[in-house]
Amino acid sequence: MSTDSISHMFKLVALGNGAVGKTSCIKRYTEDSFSERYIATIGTTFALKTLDVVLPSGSSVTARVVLWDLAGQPTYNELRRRYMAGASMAILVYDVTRPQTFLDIGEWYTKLITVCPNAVVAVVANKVDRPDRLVPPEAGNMVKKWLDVFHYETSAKTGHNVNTLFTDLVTKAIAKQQELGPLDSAFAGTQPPKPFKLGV
Ligand SMILES: Nc1nc2c(ncn2[C@@H]2O[C@H](COP(=O)(O)OP(=O)(O)O)[C@@H](O)[C@H]2O)c(=O)[nH]1
Ligand SMILES: [Mg+2]
Repeated sequence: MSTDSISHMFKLVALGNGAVGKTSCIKRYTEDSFSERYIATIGTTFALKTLDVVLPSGSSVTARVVLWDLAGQPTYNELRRRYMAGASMAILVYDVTRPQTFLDIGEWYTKLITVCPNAVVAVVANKVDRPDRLVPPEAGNMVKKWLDVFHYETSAKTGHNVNTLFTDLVTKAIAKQQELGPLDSAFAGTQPPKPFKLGV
């Protein structure tokens, strides 16, 4: 696929508490792989995905997404703000076996919307393959209504709903871009970031 045919470029950020499966969802989507081993993301990593999307109008377009993956709990505000800047889409992930990760979703949403008020947002209930699930599907449906976001139940382990999640987000982001017109920052997040150092 040549880069000439890419008509839309988007930045997506993953947010949520540590170990909820942000890196695993991105890996499942971009590499179709999964690892049981937990390796905490250090700093920021990137993955690229080019996909063909069929729009509601029936026409097909090629989009490229740069998926940004940040270490679990960015407590340093400036770092988090720079990480989110220019994102047109976000996944807010929680782990259905750990209720606290669900309770923290509202806070992640607030942090995101302050920086990216126009982002297309999906709240993601991950690890639905686990038998020790504690957060019921109804909880996710409530959040969907409260925050007016999309909601998906996924398993990065089995791959359940992972492709649907990302494809739907891109389709919605294209529709939103057409509705709002090109945003100044639309391409900002698709450029490689400038390296920066945390104060030591
Ligand atoms: N059973 C199961 N385990 C998962 C799933 N997604 C992630 N994990 C595991 O949860 C741990 C944390 O995943 P990771 O993607 O590194 O979380 P992150 O800190 O949010 O990026 C790892 O041990 C993964 O193998 C899932 O859908 N099902
Ligand atoms: Mg990670």
